[in-house]
Amino acid sequence: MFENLSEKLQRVFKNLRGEGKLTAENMEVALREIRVALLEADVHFRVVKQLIESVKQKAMGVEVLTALSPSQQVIKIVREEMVKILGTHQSKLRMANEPPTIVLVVGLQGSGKTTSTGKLARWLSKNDHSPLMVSVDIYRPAARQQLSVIGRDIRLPVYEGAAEETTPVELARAARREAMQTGRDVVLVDTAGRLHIDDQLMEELRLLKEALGPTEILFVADAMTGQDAVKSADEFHKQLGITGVILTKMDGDARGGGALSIRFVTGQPLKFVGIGEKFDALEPFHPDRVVSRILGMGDVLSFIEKVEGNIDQKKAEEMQRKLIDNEFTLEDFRDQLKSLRKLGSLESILGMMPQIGPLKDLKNAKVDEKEITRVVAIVDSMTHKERDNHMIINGSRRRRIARGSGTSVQEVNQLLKQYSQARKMMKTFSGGFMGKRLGKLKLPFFGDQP
Ligand SMILES: Nc1nc2c(ncn2[C@@H]2O[C@H](COP(=O)(O)OP(=O)(O)OP(=O)(O)O)[C@@H](O)[C@H]2O)c(=O)[nH]1
Ligand SMILES: [Mg+2]
Repeated sequence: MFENLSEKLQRVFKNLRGEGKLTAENMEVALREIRVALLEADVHFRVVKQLIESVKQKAMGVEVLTALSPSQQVIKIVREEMVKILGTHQSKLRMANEPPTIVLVVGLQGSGKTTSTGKLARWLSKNDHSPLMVSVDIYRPAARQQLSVIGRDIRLPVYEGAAEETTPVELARAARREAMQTGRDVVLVDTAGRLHIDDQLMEELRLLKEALGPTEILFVADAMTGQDAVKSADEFHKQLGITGVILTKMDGDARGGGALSIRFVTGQPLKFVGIGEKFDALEPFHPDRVVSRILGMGDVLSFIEKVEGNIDQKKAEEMQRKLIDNEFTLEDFRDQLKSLRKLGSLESILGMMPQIGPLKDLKNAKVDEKEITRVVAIVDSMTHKERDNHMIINGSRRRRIARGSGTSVQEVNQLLKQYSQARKMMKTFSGGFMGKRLGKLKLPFFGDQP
């Protein structure tokens, strides 16, 4: 979701990497480029200004950190300042002391309120809550029907309303009553949207706020609308007082600057991001992770921690040598997969990696835990000789291996293909980006060349 910005910043950092130390000149150039990258990514100019200012100030006094290279120093500072702007902590959804908690979902037309209401309900129900949804969009009958359909899809209740409940306030109050009677602890109120902010809409929302005393007023912002989303968030906050933001459509080609700006401009935290049309496409917003993603570092730090805790250093070094000498056998391949499994799911590992360079192609790679189990079974069914030299595995051997492992010849073929690809890929990694990034740390898959 931040590919562009991320790529641009990477380039700036790369240019700095060649420099021996931070000087006034190379810092000036880097800052100018960072500034352009941020503005092009649609980050609000005030945010850019503040960020550049504080990075500049901090960078002046960095001589102390001689352990880091200039680019590392700049990345570190930029990172710290960005996190500051986005908020250092993840902002959780607040709950009322006395249930039910009321959450007003507000925003402009088509920003994704109704979809997000459904997603939020699902997320809540997966996190030990029992939500009740209600639509108070009395202007479009189809709007209320849309929420009812969503409720059926995700099997969570929607308060449908009675004939005499004709105003938003009446509907929402009735829903709250229903929630109390049926033991639901959160009421999600999906409100009507307007093309533009107008007095009637604001008045309606103010009445709802007064009548319900919501714990959260979440502004739903469409990331694709860039600075317009920031502006309307600001306006809603001034007129109504929002308590948080859901940024939707971050899966699209939004430049992502809105995410960096909304918090700064409104002072209210991003709580969730929408990353797709499906109902599970909602993520709690983690400022530090997002910043890492923007800077193209993935969660490298937590990855390193994980790896260090889980991998036998000696074995890793041995693997490393084999890799370089092209002695990496199917047996090693199996052991690698086994040790990867110890780290947690492959998917979660890939999610922590920088999404650039060779790893970018891996982003869409489908990773399946069951597949690892299958691979292990297949390799276990091979003879020693076969594991040492995959070239001898001909048709009849493949059939025998498939039988022995309870798989099909196709699956054996697929594994052999994956294995040759992995060999190739690892060779790329070992001299490439990750090798340099991780420095002296020797990792089985991503280590340095001696
Ligand atoms: N790709 C993507 N599409 C989304 C996301 N969130 C919502 N949408 C889509 O955006 C469109 C509008 O979503 P709605 O939830 O109906 O928007 P709304 O704010 O309720 O609209 P009104 O009630 O008309 O004001 C739908 O087609 C949704 O599928 C998202 O995170 N990613
Ligand atoms: Mg709607």
